[in-house]
Amino acid sequence: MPISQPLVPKYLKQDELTQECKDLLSTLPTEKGWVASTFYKYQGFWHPCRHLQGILSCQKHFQAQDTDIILVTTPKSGTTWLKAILFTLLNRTRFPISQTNHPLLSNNPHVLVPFLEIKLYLEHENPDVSSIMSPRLFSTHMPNVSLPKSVHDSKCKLVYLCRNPKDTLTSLWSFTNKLRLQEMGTNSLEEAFERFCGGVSMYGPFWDHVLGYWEESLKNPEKVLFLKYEEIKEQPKHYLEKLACFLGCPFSLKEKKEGVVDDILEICSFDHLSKLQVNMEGKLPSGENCNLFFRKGEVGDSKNYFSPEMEERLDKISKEKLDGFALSVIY
Ligand code: PAP
Repeated sequence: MPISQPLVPKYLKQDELTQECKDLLSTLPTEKGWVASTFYKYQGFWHPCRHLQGILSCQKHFQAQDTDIILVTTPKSGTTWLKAILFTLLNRTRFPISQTNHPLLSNNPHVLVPFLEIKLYLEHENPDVSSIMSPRLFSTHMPNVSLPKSVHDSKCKLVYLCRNPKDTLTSLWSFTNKLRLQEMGTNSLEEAFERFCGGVSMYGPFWDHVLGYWEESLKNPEKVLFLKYEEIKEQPKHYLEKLACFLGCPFSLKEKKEGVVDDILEICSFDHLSKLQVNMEGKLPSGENCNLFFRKGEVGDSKNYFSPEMEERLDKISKEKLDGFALSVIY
């Protein structure tokens, strides 16, 4: 009988790298990875080699259009939530929220809003994205410094979502442990914490990522909208209206009276999305279970895992790194 090979999920596959990527990898600093074995430092940020392949292809081939909208996050900052909101907001005429077959009811938000470097430009070196209906909606975790040149050169808009690093790390630690193959064991919280503090996490250093987009949003507020997970949680209607204005599709008085703003927030809420069959039982084409993207969706969950000393240490790093730029990410 043939010996069965362990099934390696797509996100852990290290083959199919282009020669250009392999050549580059051999020149880059390395560290131990969180899920895949190795991280490589490229343009100041840490990536597994698969992500790097996607970044290189995207940098080489992606042609931004003026009408494009790109959601940018560090992993675990609320990407899934904002993908759902952006899709529903921008398509509210084409897909009215009351529609019983609204795409959000049967598709995970990651399927509706594809990642550039870890989906489109990873699966194909130069995918045909030119025929996607405008406005095209994409997402990325790429740091500002790594965005394809055409993103800076065009008038496309970027929506950056930031989450406090304590909850981001808690979410990242929990998520990456669930992605690791059983034989790899789990990353301890202490190890994940030390590495995150030292900047060695997926798309880290976390603070450099946030700062890159914060500064860009100050320089170019028409292009980059900087949002915080905690603020949206606190005042969801206010920020949804702000987002709609930024994207040039403000809510009309009639829509406001009819409760469209509340309806979008409700259909995209954690409670609603996490209980849909597709999100409870479905899998992404890349192999991850959709339910991994819905854990608790709360502010302050880090307190249930970190000691007060750990919380203080992360807050101290955030202050040191960001206070000088008039940015606070402490919640
Ligand atoms: P990604 O960057 O890998 O795509 P992302 O969606 O940012 O992941 O992270 C998931 C986090 O968003 C989870 O946080 P937690 O681990 O602290 O619970 C998840 O629960 C949260 N999340 C998902 N959907 C929503 C939602 N509708 N509202 C608020 N938070 C949400």
